[in-house]
Amino acid sequence: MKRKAIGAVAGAFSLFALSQHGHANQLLNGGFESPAEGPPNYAAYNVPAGSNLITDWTIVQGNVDLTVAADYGPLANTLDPSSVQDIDLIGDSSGSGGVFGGLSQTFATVAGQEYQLTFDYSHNNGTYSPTYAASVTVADGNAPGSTIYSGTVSQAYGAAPWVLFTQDFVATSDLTVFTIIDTQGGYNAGIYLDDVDVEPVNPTATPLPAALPLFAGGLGFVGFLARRKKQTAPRAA
Ligand SMILES: [Ca+2]
Ligand SMILES: [Ca+2]
Repeated sequence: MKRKAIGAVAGAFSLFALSQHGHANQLLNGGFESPAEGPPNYAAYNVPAGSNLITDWTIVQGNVDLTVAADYGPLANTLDPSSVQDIDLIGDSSGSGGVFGGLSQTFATVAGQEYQLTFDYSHNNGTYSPTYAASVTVADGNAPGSTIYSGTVSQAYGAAPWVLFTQDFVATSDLTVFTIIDTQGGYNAGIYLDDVDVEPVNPTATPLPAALPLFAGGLGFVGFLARRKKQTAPRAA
């Protein structure tokens, strides 16, 4: 009984430690696999600002395509062969008054914690532009004007294949917002985006001490069980 209980407590502790070590993406649907494009989601092309069609994402301007592999450029995501869907940041700028598309997602963070932002990008060369580019912004979700990081990704026409973007940042509040907006491209061909991921850097540094009282409490409970078993054990006749 005692050994079993210790095993259970140790198991729970390991699970907790694992969840802290685990590389959990702070964003949801970072790979744009939801909803599945196709019937009935043919509206997944030229998805306009204000639409909530693309699960967990907000389209902030213009329109974007949710694509099943890329139709042009380096085709399917060469960095992530398991990816089925990605985003063309320019759905069709003719249909949005010449405004290129962009999207954002707000996610939970811990102020002062360092995070690493990564995503895969490429471009749609179906219509010509000398350069395809997008602005990348990380800002405080409670004060969106307060920019934490601002940068650009770009590719020359015909450049291949997919490229990994990596940028560390330190969160300034309990909410952070990631935004990417196309700034250069063809009328219906922009930066392709996939696998947006934000993960804490060295996540065990602060949460671990909080786990210790739990662990100690668990050991105390085991001791209580052991004493209780001793007291209630039937006496030998
Ligand atoms: Ca994907
Ligand atoms: Ca497009």
